[in-house]
Amino acid sequence: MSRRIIFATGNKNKMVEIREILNDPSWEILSMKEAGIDIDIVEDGNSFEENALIKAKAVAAVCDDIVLADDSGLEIDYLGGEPGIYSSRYAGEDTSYDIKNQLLLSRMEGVSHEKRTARFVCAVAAVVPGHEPVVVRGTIEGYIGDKPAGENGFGYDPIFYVEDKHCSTAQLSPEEKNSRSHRGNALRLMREKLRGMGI
Ligand code: ITT
Repeated sequence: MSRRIIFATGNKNKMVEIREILNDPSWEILSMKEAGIDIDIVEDGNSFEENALIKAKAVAAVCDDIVLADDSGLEIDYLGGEPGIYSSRYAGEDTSYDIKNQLLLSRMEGVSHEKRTARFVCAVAAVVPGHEPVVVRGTIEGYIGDKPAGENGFGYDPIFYVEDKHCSTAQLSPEEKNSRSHRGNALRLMREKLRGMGI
């Protein structure tokens, strides 16, 4: 029988990647919606880790299952780490990613390649009944390109480029992105932690 795991996210794009990365017949991974959980979560932590824990604990409070959560975002060094933990709210919650990406590109106009370094960060938290909560972090280093490129992925993928391929993460196949992404790295670490708990 497979173990039920609820992923505390309302982001469908994340959910697609999570299923691809944690593709394991012994785990049945449900989104909050699939689990029939509809709660508003206030993400008022000061770090990716704090926010991931806030989400996982909020959902764990209303069910008996194992709960995982992902808090992630883009850190641009030249902008002092912006948008960081405010990635989904950057330039307003309802602003499209075309606009968010254009705005970031305009703030980076004329900035030399060496100063365009950036990373995606993903904290994954787990609340497992009978265990202390666990949080892990995964990252992927890259740089902000000169223009958006690619149709895959979501969010800031079209402007985030990987150095070795000189293409954006929206130009990578889903398999390539997941094999090196912040989310892939964090979820693979979390899988080891859960295995260590016998899950
Ligand atoms: P949940 O809180 O419901 O999980 P959310 O979209 O609000 O969904 P976050 O608060 O973690 O999630 O915000 C993360 C934002 O960072 C996300 O909306 C994207 O804009 C960006 N982001 C995270 N991972 C990304 C990725 O793999 N590719 C592109 N952008 C990403």
